[in-house]
Amino acid sequence: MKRRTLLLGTIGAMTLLSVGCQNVPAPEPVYPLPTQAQVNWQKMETYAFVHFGLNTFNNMEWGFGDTPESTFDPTDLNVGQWVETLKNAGMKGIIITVKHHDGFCLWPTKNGDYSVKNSPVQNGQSDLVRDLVEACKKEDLKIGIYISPWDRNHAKYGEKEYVDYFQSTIKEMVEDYCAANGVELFEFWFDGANGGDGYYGGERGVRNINPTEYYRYEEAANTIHSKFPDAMIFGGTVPTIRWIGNEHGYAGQTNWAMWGKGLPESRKLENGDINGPDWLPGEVDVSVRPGWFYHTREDHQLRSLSTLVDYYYQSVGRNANLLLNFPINHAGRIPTSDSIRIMEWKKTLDRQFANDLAAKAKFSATNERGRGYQAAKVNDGNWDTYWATQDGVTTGDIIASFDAPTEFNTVLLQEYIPLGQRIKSFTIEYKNDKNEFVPVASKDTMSTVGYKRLIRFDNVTTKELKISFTDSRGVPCINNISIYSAPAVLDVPKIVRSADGKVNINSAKGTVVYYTIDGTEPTTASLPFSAPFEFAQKGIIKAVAYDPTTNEPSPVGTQLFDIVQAPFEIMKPIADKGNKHAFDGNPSTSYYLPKGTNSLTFSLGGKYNICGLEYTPDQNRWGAGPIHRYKIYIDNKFIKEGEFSNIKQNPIKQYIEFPQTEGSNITVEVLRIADDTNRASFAELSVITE
Ligand code: FUL
Repeated sequence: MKRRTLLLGTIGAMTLLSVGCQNVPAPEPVYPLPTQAQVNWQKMETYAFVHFGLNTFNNMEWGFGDTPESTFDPTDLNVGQWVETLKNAGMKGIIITVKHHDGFCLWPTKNGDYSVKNSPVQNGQSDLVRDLVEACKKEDLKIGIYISPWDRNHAKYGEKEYVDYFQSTIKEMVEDYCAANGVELFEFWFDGANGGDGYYGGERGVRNINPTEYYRYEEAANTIHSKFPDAMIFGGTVPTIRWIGNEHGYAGQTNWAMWGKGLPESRKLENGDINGPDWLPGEVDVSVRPGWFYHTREDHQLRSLSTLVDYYYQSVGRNANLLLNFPINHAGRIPTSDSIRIMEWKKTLDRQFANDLAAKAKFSATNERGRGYQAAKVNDGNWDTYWATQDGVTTGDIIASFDAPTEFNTVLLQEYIPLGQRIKSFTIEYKNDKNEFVPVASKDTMSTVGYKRLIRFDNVTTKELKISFTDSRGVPCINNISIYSAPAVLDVPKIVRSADGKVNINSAKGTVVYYTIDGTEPTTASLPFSAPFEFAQKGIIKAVAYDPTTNEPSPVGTQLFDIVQAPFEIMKPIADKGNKHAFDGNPSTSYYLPKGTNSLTFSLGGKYNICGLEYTPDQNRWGAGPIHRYKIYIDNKFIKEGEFSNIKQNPIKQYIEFPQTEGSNITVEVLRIADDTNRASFAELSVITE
């Protein structure tokens, strides 16, 4: 309510202004509306997450909170390198995990001992959070703070004392770190884990808390807003933005900024809700590597360039902000490979949007509200002016005409969101050789627009482009239309191996691929790839793709392979020799344990010195049965018990390492599944041998 009154004040003033100079009143707002702070936040578009802490050194995603502080020992800590890299990558701010679920504080908190002050880094004198805040201030980046409400270390977790401590950590961050340094705190991130999936386990056992009451989020919000009234709050009970509902780098094609409590269950976070009472725009959080924290084993699994480019189109291009995560390595830096990749990403995006062809077009519309709201407002470079129709007219076409045939493949649309999000559907057509308007060929759904919508389609060459707004919650208010001819993204070649050891290398159409099998960097002098080849041994393959027209190389793809899976066979619970889904080198097919069974034994078809296991749960979009806690046996001998943390939200390939053991049969006993299916899924199982 408060938010609405405030905004009405602004809108009222705007209306008067337009009446005064333009004789045409602005369209009525369509509620709910964003606050000015929410509009400013949305304009940030991309900012970075950094995950750093004890997990980095423990090789875990969710530490138990029981490792000594001395474990936190970066060898070459340099927050300046993070800031420089992320600033160059175009990030507008940095959100740092100052306390993750293991409870370890990255700053020397006055209120506890489990922190950097008891770690060897700079002899306990390190204050890397302060250093980061200062570096951000200097470089004109905003700062965000992630504090996990769930704490697996604090002895009083579950009781009032812990929440007093939790509140004191927030206060320290807001007052002593951000306000004291004059940096702008733009976002506070309250993780939903523990409270999200109902599992409260770990060394300290079950805590029966009700997260919505226990953590006193209103008090936290007051602390934050007393110093930074415009800071966004993610999670908790008083959020101003919402999680997009997945950690895979996409918002829904239809994405309303509206949401609210008590919506029907069928509503999905990735879509928002057209009837939602509150303005709660979506944020897409995703990592540049499979995990949030750094793991050496993921050095070769950095997201490909085209995947990262897609993340941008699927978040910012779908009315959401992109929070892109960078794991910090053991040295205390963003790994070189990751900073190179993110600069490739920045360069690629800059090229995609380098030349706005709309600047050369003349815009006209089927209906115009009047002076100040003409079609020409969509490419006047002014965010605050927009094309709008007359009251009562909620559909309309806008046409871009070029003097000469022009080639393009991407359209950017923006709605003037201070007046609410309106567009429900639209179409994009171009005039063909026969002088007829025909739809562009696109895989994108043309439904909502919001703050920003990017539509990609097959290249067209035309003198006229027509965008028809076919359904809307009020008169359309479009403040920007841009048109681009975005170059194709030359991606890292994808190296895959079948269960029987045939390697295939996939790359973009028309490119030429070269590869090596000895770990050296591939060049045009390396082996040219023409057809799948035999590589049934342990080893490393690297490949690069060249675009013959530009002679530009792609980033290098790298893949490590262990023994082939073809001889693997299921022995128990039901001997199922023909069922190869878990061993077919294809993560899109899965083996599910039969109902009522909780362990799988498989044979490797020979004796090996085994030092690890790789497990991938069902990868399909609606896949289920990810194993959360397990026990491993080799030839019936117990080897290891453990958990795959965060596997429900991020069902990536998991690694189990253990001391080298000779054997031929492996048993995976499932102690807990992360969702409510009672059948564990195995998309892929493979071993790491000596
Ligand atoms: C999740 C956490 O559990 C992950 O570890 C990570 O921090 C991610 C950003 O949020 O909920």
